[in-house]
Amino acid sequence: MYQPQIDLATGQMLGAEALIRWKNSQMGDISPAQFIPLAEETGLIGSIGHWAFMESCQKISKAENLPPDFCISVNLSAKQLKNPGLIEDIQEILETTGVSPLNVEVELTESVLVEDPEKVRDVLCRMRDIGLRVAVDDFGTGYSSFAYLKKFPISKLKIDRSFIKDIPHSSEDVAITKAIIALAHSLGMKVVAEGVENRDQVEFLILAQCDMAQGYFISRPDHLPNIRHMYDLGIF
Ligand code: G
Ligand code: MN
Repeated sequence: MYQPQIDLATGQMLGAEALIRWKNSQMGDISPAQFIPLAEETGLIGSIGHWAFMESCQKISKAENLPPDFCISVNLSAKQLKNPGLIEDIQEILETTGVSPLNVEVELTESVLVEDPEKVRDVLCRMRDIGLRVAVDDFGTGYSSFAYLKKFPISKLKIDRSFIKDIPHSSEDVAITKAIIALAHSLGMKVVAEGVENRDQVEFLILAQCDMAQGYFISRPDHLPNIRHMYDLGIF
């Protein structure tokens, strides 16, 4: 499944996040919240993560009419980041699918970043060197530390949906969201609002100069996004 991310300035769909789903014949859909921890414990996360990366790259290599700067975001877990062969695996997938690293982004949560900062920094620098961008997922909810924002090559912050949920009514959430946007921009990073569920939030985010939005209001996770522009949604 893929969930579009739209550019709030132009309305263009600039990217999509790959969201893994497990369809089980007996149990129906099993949520990632249930199977990812299990996969981490059993070590299966490596294969699942590899599959997700491969699948996402194949998808965009085959997709038609995507903008040239379209970016697919793939979530990476802590375990995957520890795999010493990760960069080689990624490079191999990019080569076999013919996808440019400029069209791929990896998402990491804050907790992953703080675990082993020296090692993580090394891996992130290698990613940057091959042209992959890095986004911080669920920003603001983890063991937030501003130190890593300065040390690591990060190109995007994704504001956690808990801060977006009560916008524009909650003055605290408004303040936090504005502060994250200002922080990201002054560090030269882009910022994405997650969990955007209504028009009021979109209007607030446009005024606040948030770069991008993702959430049910724009689109639920779907097969490769068929939405090319915000106009398609009748937002404006
Ligand atoms: O941690 P991360 O932000 O990658 O989690 C993505 C999850 O959020 C997915 O399971 C997805 O289905 C869910 N999601 C995506 N958009 C929305 C939204 O607008 N509202 C809510 N409540 N959940 C969302
Ligand atoms: Mn994510």
